Amino acid sequence: MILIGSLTSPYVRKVRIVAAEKHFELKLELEDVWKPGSRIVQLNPLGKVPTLVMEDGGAIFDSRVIVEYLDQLTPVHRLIPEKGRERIEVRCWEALADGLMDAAILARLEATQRPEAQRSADWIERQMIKVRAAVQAMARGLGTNEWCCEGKYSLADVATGCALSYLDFRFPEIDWRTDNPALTRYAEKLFRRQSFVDTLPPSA
Ligand code: GSF
Repeated sequence: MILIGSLTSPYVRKVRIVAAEKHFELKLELEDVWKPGSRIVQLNPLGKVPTLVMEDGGAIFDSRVIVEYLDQLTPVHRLIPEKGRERIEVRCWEALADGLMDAAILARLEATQRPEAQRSADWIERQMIKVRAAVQAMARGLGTNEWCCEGKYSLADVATGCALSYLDFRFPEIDWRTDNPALTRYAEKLFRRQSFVDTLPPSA
């Protein structure tokens, strides 16, 4: 299977970590989706990464769909519970983490890609409010537990780790650690996992 992506996208990283935890070898093909004429649109009309090309040549996209596909391909190390309330809890943690990444990326695009005269400080602040609220919700939800859901490592932890690590990568000025010692201890343990170490983004 071929994963089209970049080394800096937190959504791509989520997929790569899930693949590593499931012992799948994905061939990573780098694609700059911002480059005019990027061939990503031939596989994904939305022009976004991650996009996965499956064994039969079909393409699927959106990190949430791809991780679901990978998780159900083999019973090895299930990261998403099969049904019920537990499944919904894991997916809600993922939505929270993805939402943090969405807001952080929108704020960053506004601040770095838009011509200065057109930038909206209000828009950036609106997104940063979401980022801070998501961190607080993560800290509250985790409490002093070892993992986000049901006492075991799951997609909820993969997604949460990718979101917090993205803040470290692109927003080093955001100090989410000082007021959240339990979340900090949790993240440090998560960041030491081989799958996280192997997918660290290159330094900015
Ligand atoms: C988000 C993917 C995304 O925005 C997912 O896969 O979970 N909900 C989707 N990817 C960005 C790259 S990045 O910022 O991580 C992307 O491909 N953007 C190109 C564009 O034209 O928006």
